[in-house]
Amino acid sequence: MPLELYFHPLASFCHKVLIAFYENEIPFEPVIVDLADEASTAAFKRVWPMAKMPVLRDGERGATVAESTIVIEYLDAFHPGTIRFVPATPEAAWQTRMWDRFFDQYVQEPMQKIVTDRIRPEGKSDPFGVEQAKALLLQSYDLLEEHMTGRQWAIGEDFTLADCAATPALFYANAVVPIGDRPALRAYAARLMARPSFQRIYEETTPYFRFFPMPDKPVIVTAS
Ligand SMILES: N[C@@H](CCC(=O)N[C@@H](CS)C(=O)NCC(=O)O)C(=O)O
Repeated sequence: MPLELYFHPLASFCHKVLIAFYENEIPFEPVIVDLADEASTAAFKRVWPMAKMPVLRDGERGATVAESTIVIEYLDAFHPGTIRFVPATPEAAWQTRMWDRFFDQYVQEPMQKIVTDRIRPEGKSDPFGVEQAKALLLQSYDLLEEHMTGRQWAIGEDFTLADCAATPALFYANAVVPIGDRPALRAYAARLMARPSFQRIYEETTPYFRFFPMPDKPVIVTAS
């Protein structure tokens, strides 16, 4: 029974787990969820009532795994490949988990806040919340510029869970608040987006970018 991944091609948290699948060449059956479609939503809610993507179904082990970080931890534990996404040493493991949380909470979430504000019902937008989200992104970029100076990947030499989180977070965040003149962060984002795993995702997602509700569509970051 193959692994099934419930996801949407445009969704940033889904890109995060796709990177792990593609990096380690783990076979899976894609199940596209369309939350604009009643039947697709109802079917997804039967798998995971919270209806947040991504969700992994491992029929052989009888497991339904929600939350992007936990999906990657699960793959590491039960479907391991060449890359170990959560390092074995406790010292590297806590750093990986900390930077994974950082990218989810201080880059992905403010980015999502800005993007989803554009598709709120008339009169329900939240300009103050969007302003706060933009300020948070800039604060995160400044910290990342300092953190990435002299580092290859988020926690050093090895590509980890934290880098899976960083890639779509920075890809979409850069479209709503440009990374600007932050050379270490820009070079890191360019390294992430040059990996074959993300190049493949970018190609697969291209037909969907027209549904991205912002005036500037996301683009691959380059170092200069
Ligand atoms: N903390 C969750 C966040 C998942 C999430 O926000 N997924 C978005 C897609 S990127 C989603 O399902 N949005 C649909 C909705 O909020 O209705 C994770 O890491 O998986």
